[in-house]
Amino acid sequence: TPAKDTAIRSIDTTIVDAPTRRRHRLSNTEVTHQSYVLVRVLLENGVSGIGEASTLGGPRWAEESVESIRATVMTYLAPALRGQSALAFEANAIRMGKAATRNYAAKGAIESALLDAAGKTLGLRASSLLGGAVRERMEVIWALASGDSGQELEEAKEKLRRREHRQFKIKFGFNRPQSDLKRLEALRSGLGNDVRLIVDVNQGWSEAECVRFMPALEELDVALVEQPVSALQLEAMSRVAARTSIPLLVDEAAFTKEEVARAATMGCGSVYSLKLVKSGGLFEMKRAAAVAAAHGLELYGGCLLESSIGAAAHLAAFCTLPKLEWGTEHFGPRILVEDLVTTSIKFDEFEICVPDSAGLGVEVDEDKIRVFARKD
Ligand code: MUC
Ligand code: MG
Repeated sequence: TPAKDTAIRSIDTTIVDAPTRRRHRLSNTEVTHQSYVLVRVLLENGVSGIGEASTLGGPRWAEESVESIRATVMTYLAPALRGQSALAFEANAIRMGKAATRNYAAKGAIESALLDAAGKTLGLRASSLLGGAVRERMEVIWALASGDSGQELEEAKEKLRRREHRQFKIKFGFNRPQSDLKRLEALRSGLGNDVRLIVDVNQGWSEAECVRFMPALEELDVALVEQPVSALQLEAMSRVAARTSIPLLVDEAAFTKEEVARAATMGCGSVYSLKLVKSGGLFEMKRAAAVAAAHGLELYGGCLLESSIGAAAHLAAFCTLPKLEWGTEHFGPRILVEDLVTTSIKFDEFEICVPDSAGLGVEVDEDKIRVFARKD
């Protein structure tokens, strides 16, 4: 029947620049707005789907920028998929792999949109197509990244008071290690010993700085240290991991499942951060999770400050994982002045709730998209 004709009619993109509530700093960039490429697919049955590719400050966190993502989608990936069934997830991933190497954010956004459209066609949640949910909510971490320790302490206290977040990831690497440590000391003494603190250095330290400063992080009872050294320095990361009593979280050092296998075998860390922009698709992200788990790594549900659209895609896969020891950090919908959907993903009692309607379970707010769409 026509309603079941899941052939892909068109794929389109919109770049949006959505303002953030405050400046968000990382080792090599800072943002006051989040730039996304929204990918819309339209099927022959008239059903549409939405996906989101997130970036951080241009082509800096990874090599893709919104401009390159749009070009890759429109010039190479969309032509490879037009006319194919949206339900042929694995075949479509192979087609995208042949049309473009890497470009994982672009591919991940398209696959998310196809899952959304396919789910809406069939009346199924995206998570059902990904294996079915084993959890409906997960603990959600908040990131402190203004660089102003007074502001950060206030922000964290507010999150605790409102019972929204009780675990915090502190962004390091944009100051000298000594001043980042002062920020951390202020947070630890202001928040007390029961609050779980995670540090993300975003590749900002040398091995020598790790040797010098990891003991101070141990003293402050940091639960996890994310990507302290360059993503290219796997040997150095593994030596740092061997010296410290804090587990290391592998982030930029491993995008593909093959890279996960290598980083795990080399002992670069004992936790892996899952992200669509690293895996290039939700099915592939689940395989990366399996490879990490098979090597004994615990799992952390990573983000790149996605809106509720990208967060919903991640949650659809995270909720199907047998284990997700560290929960997730999908605070993105809350860092935006305005989310991009009509009803934001629900946060409740320190947890984020997986949307429960068909597809990704979020509805795009077209008025907001019009306001934030890049005019060029
Ligand atoms: C990263 O490196 O983890 C996620 C949260 C945040 O503050 O930065 C991102 C990227
Ligand atoms: Mg990180």
